[in-house]
Amino acid sequence: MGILNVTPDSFSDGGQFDKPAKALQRVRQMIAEGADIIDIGGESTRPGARAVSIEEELERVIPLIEAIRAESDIPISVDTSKAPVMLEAVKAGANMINDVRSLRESGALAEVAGLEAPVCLMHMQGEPRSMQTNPHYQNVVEEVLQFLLQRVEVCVAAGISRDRLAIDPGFGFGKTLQHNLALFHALDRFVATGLPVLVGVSRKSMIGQLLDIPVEARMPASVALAGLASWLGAAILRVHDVQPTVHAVRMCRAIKNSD
Ligand code: 7PM
Repeated sequence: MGILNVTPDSFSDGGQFDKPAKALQRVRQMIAEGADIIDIGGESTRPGARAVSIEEELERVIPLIEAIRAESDIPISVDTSKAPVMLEAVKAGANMINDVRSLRESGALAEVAGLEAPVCLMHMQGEPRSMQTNPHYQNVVEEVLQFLLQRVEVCVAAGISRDRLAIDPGFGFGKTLQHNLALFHALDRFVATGLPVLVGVSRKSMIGQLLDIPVEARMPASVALAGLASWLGAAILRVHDVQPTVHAVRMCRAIKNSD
């Protein structure tokens, strides 16, 4: 899954892709590099980011989805928590919903129940504005897993069938470095649920903190983690650097399939 942030303040690509023509170019490049899904996000969820209105998010995301659809059948995922954005995005040709708030915003659950698109449910402790202030868990793996399984049951009860759902531990979303490492170490527990697992660690601060390097230097570590996540059974890798990730994952899979 290649990341396309169409926010003016997104942390690792500095809003380079907020202009439609540039964004479309980037999409073409990611497709050529082997991306299977393009994830389009119009709300910045970085720590401390400000809230974005429905109108603003629609303006950023819908024209781009339409433009991609006009030239490609590539599966499109929309990174949003807002019910109206989910609906308009699917109407414009998006195939999947990626919600960092796991359909907890008002109207989101009912909106998605009325659609057919698959959904990724992500764990986040707190809200983007404050989530990194003092993340706290008794047992991060159990708590994140229980949260996601509970959201799965809520979705199923609302009429979203299990085969439409994927889960994501939400690396960096209300988690310290130690929490992120423990969750990654326990990825097999998430995979063992039988639900597809999405992993998003690309260029994130867990790499910056462990290696003490800025965001521009985090590609090699991101690719290594993508290979490891793939080895551990992750189904979808949300990444900035598509080509090196595709190479790493193909090598990992060739080795896995060689026994
Ligand atoms: C801090 C945390 C800064 C996250 C920026 C981000 C994920 C996502 C994002 C993820 C799913 C970024 C992000 N991260 N959706 N959206 N999983 N499902 O790296 O980990 O662009 S936003």
